[in-house]
Amino acid sequence: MITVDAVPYPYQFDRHHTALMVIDMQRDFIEAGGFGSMLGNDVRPLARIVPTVAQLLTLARAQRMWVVHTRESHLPDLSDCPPAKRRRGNPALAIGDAGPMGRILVRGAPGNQILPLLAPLDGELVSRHGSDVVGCAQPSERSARRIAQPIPSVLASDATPRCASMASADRQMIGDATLVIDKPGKGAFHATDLHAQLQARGITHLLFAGVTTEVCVQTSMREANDRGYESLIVEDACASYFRAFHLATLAMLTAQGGIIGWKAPLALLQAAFK
Ligand code: C5J
Repeated sequence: MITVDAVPYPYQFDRHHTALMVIDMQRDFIEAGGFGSMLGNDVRPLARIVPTVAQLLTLARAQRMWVVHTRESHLPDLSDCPPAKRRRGNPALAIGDAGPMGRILVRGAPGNQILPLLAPLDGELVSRHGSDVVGCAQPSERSARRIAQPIPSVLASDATPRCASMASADRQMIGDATLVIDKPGKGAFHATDLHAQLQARGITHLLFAGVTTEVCVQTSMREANDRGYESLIVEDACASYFRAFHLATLAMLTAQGGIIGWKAPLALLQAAFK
């Protein structure tokens, strides 16, 4: 059991039953010149957490914890985007429109991809929402960086064909794998198979990171709470375009004895493993 000196009281978890949730670390939200910045947001607070999220990923990989990346994304025909969602925001730059990095929040667009520094590594298992197909990261999602680390033998050579035909029993044998969930909502559980995927792997505890703190991270953590997960938000691995919203979210999630969950900075999580 790992114990983190968290707020509002120590958070305990078993790393074999814990997954790291990296929410929407996508180019369009974080990179200068992307959708977020085109809307007039200062993306620097989001860009600033990238090294911290990278360290968190390194920790999760070293501890052989499951990692779930999410992407806020819609099908090209927008059939999974409620008109009300599309109407919100800037009418001149709506979901599905041509944006600075391809169609906004549409699967496959360059801006919809996870930042290369944080993307799943070669050999990490990737499963997509809405598909039973299990495969390996697409070239566009592959990290420019390569980290030498042990790869499960079932994935060690010529991984793509093996992954593609992998039975669910095999998937559960792999301890350091990664899921990528394409989600049409703000919450990671809405209209995805995330809950089933986590349950199949015996996950009971979730560590949250990503953007933005008050929208997709908070919504996902609240959804997780309603489904019975014990969640901790890694406070310096999350960010908002609005500092006040970031701080308010951290306060409200952990108020009233941890009504939704716990919070701690990365340093305290790292210390807990020592
Ligand atoms: C937003 C997100 N803010 N990932 N998306 O629209 O938080």
